[in-house]
Amino acid sequence: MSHLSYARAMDSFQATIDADSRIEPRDAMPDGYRKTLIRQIAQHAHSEIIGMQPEGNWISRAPSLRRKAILMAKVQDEAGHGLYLYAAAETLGVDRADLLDMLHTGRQKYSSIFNYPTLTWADIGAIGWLVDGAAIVNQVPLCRCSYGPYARAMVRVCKEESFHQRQGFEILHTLSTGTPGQQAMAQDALDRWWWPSLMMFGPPDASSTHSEQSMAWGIKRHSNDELRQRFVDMTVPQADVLGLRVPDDGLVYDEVTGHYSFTQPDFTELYEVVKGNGPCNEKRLATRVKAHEDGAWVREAAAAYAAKQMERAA
Ligand code: BYC
Repeated sequence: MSHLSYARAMDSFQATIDADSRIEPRDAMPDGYRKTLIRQIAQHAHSEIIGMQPEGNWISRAPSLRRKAILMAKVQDEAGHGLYLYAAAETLGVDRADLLDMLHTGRQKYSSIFNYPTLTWADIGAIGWLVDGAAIVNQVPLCRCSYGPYARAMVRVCKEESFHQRQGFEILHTLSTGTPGQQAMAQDALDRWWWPSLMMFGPPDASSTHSEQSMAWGIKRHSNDELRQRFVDMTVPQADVLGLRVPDDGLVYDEVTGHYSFTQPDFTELYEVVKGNGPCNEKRLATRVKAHEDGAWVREAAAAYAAKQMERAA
């Protein structure tokens, strides 16, 4: 592309962003915009498929057939979310196999939250309620992301997350209105998942390396701290309905602002988990790599079948 046509293409990109319209795969875009999207969408896709593990861990131990069927459907939905997201990333000119390779070799990240263990059945409720709840808060604004394929994938993902969040809430509601033992189990799950859920939103704005540029490009619509606040405001009243106590002595509702003040999570823990030092990092990655290797024959068979179909059609 000549200097002049490149400048024109970038003007057209900026005009699209300024008009709050969508950038589509064939539109010209700055390299940094493409790279940022590939990074974020790939991380998001990886989170969806690694996120199947903590809950998958309870499919065989769900307390009833109904709970088992619901949990299986939910975990399957997460695989579907991964699929939409890898497909969205591929519209940016990358190959899914390469993205998976980067996940497997630790060159791309996935959400910190999936490096914590699911110790009791109540954790499945807490994941649905808090983790999917945080995901909704983060992802609803992504439905208005400036990149069309990512924004459209998010619309469907958010509808499904909404069901996931309610199923988690319902599990905890059953436990928290149950026996004292069940109530204690629900409280313990909230105690352990509260802080990691707050960390899902990323580092505080002052230390967030990508936020400013991503917001200027309309990829992120709100900062990490804004979304964390929104999550706290939404979740604390729900904890009240459950009769559970959010494990934060600093939690105070401010009548004037209509927001809760709350204690920030320990971000050193977030950085450690992201670096690979969380309780389950090694296990999650090893399980993922093994599943990928065990599934090689399925990919080969599918590719051979597709090649045969193409040959026949030709
Ligand atoms: N974990 O500049 P920042 C789900 C990294 S799955 C790990 O603020 P950004 C579900 C960040 O990548 C939902 N890493 O970054 C599935 C960056 O490192 P790099 C997953 C984190 O991108 C199954 C550095 O820290 N959701 O719901 O502007 C079952 C500096 O951060 C984390 C998404 O992926 C973290 N928590 O903002 C149940 C949403 N936080 O890349 C449920 C899409 C930060 O420079 N992603 N980092 O090496 C986003 O919205 C944004 O990427 C983030 C971070 C808000 C997460």
